[in-house]
Amino acid sequence: MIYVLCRLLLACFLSLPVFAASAQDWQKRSIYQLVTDRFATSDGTSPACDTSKREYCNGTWQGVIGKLDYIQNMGFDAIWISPVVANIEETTADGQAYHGYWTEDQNSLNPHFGTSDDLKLLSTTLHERSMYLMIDVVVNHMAATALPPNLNYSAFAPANFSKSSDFHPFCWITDYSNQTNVEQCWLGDSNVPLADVDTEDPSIVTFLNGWIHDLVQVYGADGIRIDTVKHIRKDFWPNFTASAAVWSIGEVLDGDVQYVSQYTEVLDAVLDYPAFYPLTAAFGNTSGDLSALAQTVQKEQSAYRLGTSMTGSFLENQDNPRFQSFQTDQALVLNAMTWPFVQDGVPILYYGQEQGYTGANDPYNREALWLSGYEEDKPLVIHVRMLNAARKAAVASSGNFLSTQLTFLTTTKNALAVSKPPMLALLSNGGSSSNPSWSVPNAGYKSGETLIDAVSCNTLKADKQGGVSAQSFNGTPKVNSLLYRPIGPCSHSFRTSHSLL
Ligand code: ABC
Ligand code: CA
Repeated sequence: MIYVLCRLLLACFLSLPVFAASAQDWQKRSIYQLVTDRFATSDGTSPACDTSKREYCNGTWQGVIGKLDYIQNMGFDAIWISPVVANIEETTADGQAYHGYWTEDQNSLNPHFGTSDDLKLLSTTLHERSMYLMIDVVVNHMAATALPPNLNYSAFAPANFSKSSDFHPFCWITDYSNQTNVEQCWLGDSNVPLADVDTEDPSIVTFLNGWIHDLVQVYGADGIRIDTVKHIRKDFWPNFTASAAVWSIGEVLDGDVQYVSQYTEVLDAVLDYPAFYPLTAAFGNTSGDLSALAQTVQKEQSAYRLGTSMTGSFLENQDNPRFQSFQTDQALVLNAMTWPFVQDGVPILYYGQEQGYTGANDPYNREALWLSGYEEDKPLVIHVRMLNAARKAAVASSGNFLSTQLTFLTTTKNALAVSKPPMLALLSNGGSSSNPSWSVPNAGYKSGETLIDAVSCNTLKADKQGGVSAQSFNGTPKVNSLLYRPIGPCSHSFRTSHSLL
């Protein structure tokens, strides 16, 4: 007789200590998002990686461990890694499962990325550096290579997913305005149908809650990024996240504030998709509209359960064209990159942005980072280091920075003054050939207080009323994003943000 010694295969392994990170702990941090297969190889070599092939390129968890200095040197203190469980092994007409979102076996790890010990070592190595690990998890679907009736359910593991009745009956999602269609029909395409798990079935719900609990415990995850949140009924999520018992940030891929706000009732945080669209539009072109970004953010501030502090803000990710695929003016790039670091939520930077990558839509936006040489003296890398340092300095210098929602002191089509005391960000979308200026009365500083421009390290004095007037000359990219904070050392050469404090 076979005795089932542990409820889940994953739970057979010893658990790692979790930091028990709270939402407040995460809010002080910034996240570097990486696609494991594309970030770094175990032996540090740089194999060719043709994104158009959609095939594995040999990035691993060992590779990530080897490049943590690179991430930490930019000032990040958390990483989000792509999904870790075993995926379909077939090479389909949509390519291979290198991105990790095509689950076949929830209880095994993806062998392409390493072993269980490798993932645990990544977790403990991060913790030794006081960094957090966020794991991307998918529970909405399992990936197949044929549609019913040819779909082979017995390929799925564990047994909870081994028959057609464990899934919603097949239908494609065709109507995004019909929530039942969104929740109970299937994503994917006929090459790789994403069989939609029956998340109404109590035994499946019990399994998934136990699964996420064990995954977090075994690998010492400090947070989870949840895929396809809007494709599962809302009341599924509270027990799931309670079982994970770590910070959860959900992907609700929708630009509508009211729609996304419903999910702020059931999750710790949401990826800031509603601001992503006006953000990219506003800085994507010198005729873009910055006031539209401001309006969206103000709507979010009143619609979300805890305001915009419960967002994760990003300019790029694995599902959208990189910013520089449609706009390469470096003044616009620097301004756009600044936004996630000066708003209320947790800043997230998608790997490769700092190296100036230009990949457009999936699969081109998943370039191998090793082809960049991980250079640390490029302008955008330096810009990211500065942004992390400025934010960390603001967090450290004021107990209220994180709990005070930002306000827009200047809002026009081409200029924003974003106040989140003690930080003031002066942004413009005029581009490299413009000389934008800002006049911000009552910026909240003390009369005559000395401020530092975190971009140039130049100092400037607030006026008698605590206001600020500034101009970015010659439209040079370096000074087109201006960021002021109270006096403190300013240098681009610090190793981590902490040495700035
Ligand atoms: C593969 C190929 C692609 C090919 C595609 C058909 O198949 O690689 O080249 O085009 C994974 C892989 C992908 C893969 C897919 C499908 O699986 O990473 O490479 O694409 O096999 C998450 C992840 C994503 C992941 C999956 C699947 C889900 O972040 O990386 O993809 O596990 C929907 C989901 C969203 C999902 C996304 C890919 O699809 O909701 O969770 N992302 C509208 C809908 C959205 C929809 C979006 C894109 O279109 O409302 O629900 O996202 O199809 C705004 C509106 C939005 C609108 C956007 C486009 O515009 O407000 O509503 O979104 O203004
Ligand atoms: Ca579903």
